[in-house]
Amino acid sequence: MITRREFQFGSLSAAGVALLGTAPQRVQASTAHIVSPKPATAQLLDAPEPVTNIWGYRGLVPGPLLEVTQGQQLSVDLVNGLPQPTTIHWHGIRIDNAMDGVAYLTQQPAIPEETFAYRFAPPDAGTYWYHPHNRTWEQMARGLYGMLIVREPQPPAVDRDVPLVFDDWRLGNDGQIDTRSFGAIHDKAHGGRMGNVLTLNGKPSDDIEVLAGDRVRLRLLNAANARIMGLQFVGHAPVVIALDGQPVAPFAPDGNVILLAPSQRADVILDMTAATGTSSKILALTQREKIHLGNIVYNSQKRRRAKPLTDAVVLPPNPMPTELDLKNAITTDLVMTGGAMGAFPMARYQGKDYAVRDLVREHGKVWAFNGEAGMTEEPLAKYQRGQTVKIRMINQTAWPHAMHFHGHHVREVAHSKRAPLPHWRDTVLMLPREEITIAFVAHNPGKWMCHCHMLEHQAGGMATWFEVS
Ligand SMILES: [Cu+2]
Repeated sequence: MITRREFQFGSLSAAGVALLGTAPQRVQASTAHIVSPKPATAQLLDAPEPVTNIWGYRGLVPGPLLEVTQGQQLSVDLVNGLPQPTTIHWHGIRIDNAMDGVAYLTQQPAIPEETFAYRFAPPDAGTYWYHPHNRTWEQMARGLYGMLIVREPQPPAVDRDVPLVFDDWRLGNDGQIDTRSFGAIHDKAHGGRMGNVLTLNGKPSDDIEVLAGDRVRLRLLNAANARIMGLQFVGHAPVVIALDGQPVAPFAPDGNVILLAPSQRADVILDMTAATGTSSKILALTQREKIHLGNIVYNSQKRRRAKPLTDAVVLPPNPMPTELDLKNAITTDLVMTGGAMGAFPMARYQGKDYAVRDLVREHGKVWAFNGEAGMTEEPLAKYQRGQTVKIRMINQTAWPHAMHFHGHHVREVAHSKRAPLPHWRDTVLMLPREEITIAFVAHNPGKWMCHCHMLEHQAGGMATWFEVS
């Protein structure tokens, strides 16, 4: 039942690419609108395979594509049509803390049939997304996520602007989501919930139709619970212009493959340089496979214009504080332990010390930050507003982690295995045994989570928070 796999066992360093055609349903954000998560069905598998019961915003997977112009107010009423409490987290937005959507930290979740009003003006242009922040490991795996595009006031000249949302699903032989494995300790202690079916824009495959000579802006999102993906557009040379919403100096990724950890985004310029009437594959590279998720399909016509678009696209900077005062920075250590092949002997959970076996059995926790499993009463650290903060993340585990910071973007300033990257990100991928120091200006007051975005790791204990006063 699985997807079109080519079984070219390659590594993520090989090249790969994907494309899109039928974009998710677009919603203009100039007026208030309702985004109701509810049970629905989706054709995740090739027909005539059955439809799959999912949970979707407005019943769609991905949820409606929300668009707003930088600085304009976005008004979304969450009306909970689910059988359990939920919230919406606006991932990557430097948002007012009360709108961050973290259940029990920044708000009480909306119970079934209840409404929660989200109102905010995104300060930064770029590619963002939204998803629940309550039982995220279940709610996202059932299909709750959507893209949020914050338009530049003067967007760069492109012929098409195409969202490409990648996900993987764990489906049983009946084509239905394997719900019995939700919360499985094995997933928590290993690489997280890996699916057996990949989708592009909620479909088994999706094509994007182009004209030779087109310049396309792709907005890539990895919405999987735990799978790291390399994305490849065969025969094409992507140029990355933004990561996690924030503009970067344009660069060509290694091997023309764009590597995305769970929750990461990339904005990419793709020039359509192949011949009219041809077609090339969109591939998602996983650790062992190249999965064919769609095609770039060239029309028989060429794009006609007076002058070809060949200049590099450089996005204007966002109004984010980027001046790091590293000399006077305060440093917090974040030591990651636990998981399979690296279990800790003891950890604290909700103020009590446990032997790891008891912690696993009684509370399903298998990871710790600084010896603490899961959220604590007191924050990891308290920072003064405006202070430069360094967090030294020490991955003592045998697993990769995708560390997500709420309310702030962060930049690497030291790395144990290579030069630090200059990009501002909301999610930083760490490989096993690596040590990365990130820094940021704690400019945004409130209570902010910092957790692994491999959602089973988060549920298994890799979650903490810091406070900016
Ligand atoms: Cu993790």
